Amino acid sequence: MGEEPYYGPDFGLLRKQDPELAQVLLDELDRQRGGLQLVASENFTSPAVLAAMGSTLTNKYAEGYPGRRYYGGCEVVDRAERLAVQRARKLFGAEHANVQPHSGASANLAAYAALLQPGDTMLAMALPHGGHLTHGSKVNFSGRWFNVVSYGVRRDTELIDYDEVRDLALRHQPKLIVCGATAYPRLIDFTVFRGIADEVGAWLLADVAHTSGLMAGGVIPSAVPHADVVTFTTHKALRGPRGGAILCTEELAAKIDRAVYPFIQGGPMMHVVAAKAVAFAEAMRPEFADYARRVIVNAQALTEALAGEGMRAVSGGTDTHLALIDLRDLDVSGAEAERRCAAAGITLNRNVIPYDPEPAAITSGIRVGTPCVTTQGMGPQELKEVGTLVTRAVRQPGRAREIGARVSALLAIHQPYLSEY
Ligand code: DSN
Repeated sequence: MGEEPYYGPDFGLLRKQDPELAQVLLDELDRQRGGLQLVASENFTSPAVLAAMGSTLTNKYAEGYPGRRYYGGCEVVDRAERLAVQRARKLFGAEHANVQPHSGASANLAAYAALLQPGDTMLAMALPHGGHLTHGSKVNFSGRWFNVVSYGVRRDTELIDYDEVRDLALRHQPKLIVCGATAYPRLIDFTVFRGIADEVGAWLLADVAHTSGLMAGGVIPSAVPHADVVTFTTHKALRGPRGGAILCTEELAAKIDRAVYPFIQGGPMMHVVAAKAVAFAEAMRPEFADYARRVIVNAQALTEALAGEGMRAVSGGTDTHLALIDLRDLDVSGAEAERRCAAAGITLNRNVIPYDPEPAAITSGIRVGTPCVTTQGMGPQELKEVGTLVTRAVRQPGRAREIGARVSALLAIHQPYLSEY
């Protein structure tokens, strides 16, 4: 790639033809490269993944599955989807993979459609305790179409209360139990969930959107041997394109495939399917396992640095790529902390903490994650510094410029989309 940043395929042409839109792309590249990206669900995908996404495969309609499409001319894109499916199965050791879901929410919608009827009971983690919108929030289809019983974390340990999960399962006899979270820093014990699901005769779905990259790298236990269905996104720690995917047992393969297409989606996005294939191959390389390991080491270094400066980590630390920070002792809301960090060139998101007295628009916490900074080549030493910068940005808003200068100095050495990253 030389020393030039990677702007995407044929960027020169776009710049000539549509300078106004090209400027948006350049500004976003500048934004991504010009600040510290600590949103736990984001990453810098590889140039090879970007190239596959920006390809002529976007032109092709391919409703159906390889070898059984409802359009002519699918023989070439069939090869892309077969590769993506084979690679996903190999990467995660799964019996079956569906790589067509457009997103994690679509993957969950399809999985529920395959396993439930409207009105059925499911047990899932409450959004305010770290779950996801599609795990039964009242403002989401899941909360409106199913009878959702929610579990959470204990007030004292801030860890999933497996006794509560079992009690609720015994009492409500759900048809489906969902485990997985978007703001839970600890490992989830899939064997315990499997045991509870077996005890009440429920399906077990693991939504590992946040941790699929860590599972692919083999650095945390996989949900695949335990869950009937595993849903995930491809763009977080996994470092692939925007999108979703589903893994399942052979027994459920036909049901899952029919639920994705034709039940909830029409034509798959073949350029994105191709990019998923690229990302799965990248994740099989030994370097990716090392990357996944460093993501966790970095998250722990960042969490320790923050804790050392009085920023308490929910549950006392992290086993994964993210930490949830309780700001109540600092008397700063999550929304205000997000604004103060932004002013210093640090991008992160406000997040409710368990038993948060504040609403979701304000919150008492922030969520930080290390997939991006690890892709940029930062290590524990840099993350210690990042912890100091985040703390100062939150505590001393008047020093945003000075902190921003230190952020820039750090990024001058660790920029994404340069020749090495
Ligand atoms: N929006 C994602 C996240 O940030 O965790 C989950 O869908």
